[in-house]
Amino acid sequence: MGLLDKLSGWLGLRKKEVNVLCLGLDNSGKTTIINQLKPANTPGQEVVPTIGFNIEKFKSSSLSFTVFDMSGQSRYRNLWEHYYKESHAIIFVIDSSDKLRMVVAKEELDTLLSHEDICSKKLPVLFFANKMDLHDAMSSVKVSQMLCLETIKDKPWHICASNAIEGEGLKEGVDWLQGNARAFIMLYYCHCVVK
Ligand SMILES: Nc1nc2c(ncn2[C@@H]2O[C@H](COP(=O)(O)OP(=O)(O)O)[C@@H](O)[C@H]2O)c(=O)[nH]1
Ligand SMILES: [Mg+2]
Repeated sequence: MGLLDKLSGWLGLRKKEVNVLCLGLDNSGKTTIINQLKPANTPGQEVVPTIGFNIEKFKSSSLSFTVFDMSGQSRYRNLWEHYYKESHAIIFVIDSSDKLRMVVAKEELDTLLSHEDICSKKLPVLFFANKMDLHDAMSSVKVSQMLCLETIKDKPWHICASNAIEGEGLKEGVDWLQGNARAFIMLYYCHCVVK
């Protein structure tokens, strides 16, 4: 059983699809992380709706993952914003060794969190301060400071140091996400039912 199947089991939500968005700048390690989370031999499904905009999607039991790069594609922003409405949890991946683009990552994060389809929802946001194995990587505390994460008051968030190549730190992150995503989804569906 892969980590994802366990996650969906823990969520106890096999009948409901849980949509997780995995976002971050290109080269931060999103594809590597998702490949580590996938059960072995899960075929990936790559969708290319338009030139220059790649989305990776895959499903494992009731979990649906949508992964895309947030950098250099502002032209396609309206295409990826389409996925915001349906999301139940966000994984935001940062290359901790990429000091030059930390400010770009922060801008993208701020834009994401202030989007109308995200800002009103208390969905959990998991940050992976990835590439911790590199000697010039910043600590997760430093990454957290550079992204001003302490200013996020309206959503549960958590940051984990990770080395996606070795799979280190991923379980800790997924463990955190499962508890918080479950709480969010229960609220979300209760709200839909009440409405
Ligand atoms: N050293 C190191 N390299 C990593 C790590 N995670 C990903 N990479 C490498 O970074 C590059 C970009 O990774 P990828 O998953 O394609 O990034 P994406 O563009 O965000 O999907 C690849 O060469 C990966 O092997 C990590 O934790 N440590
Ligand atoms: Mg990728």
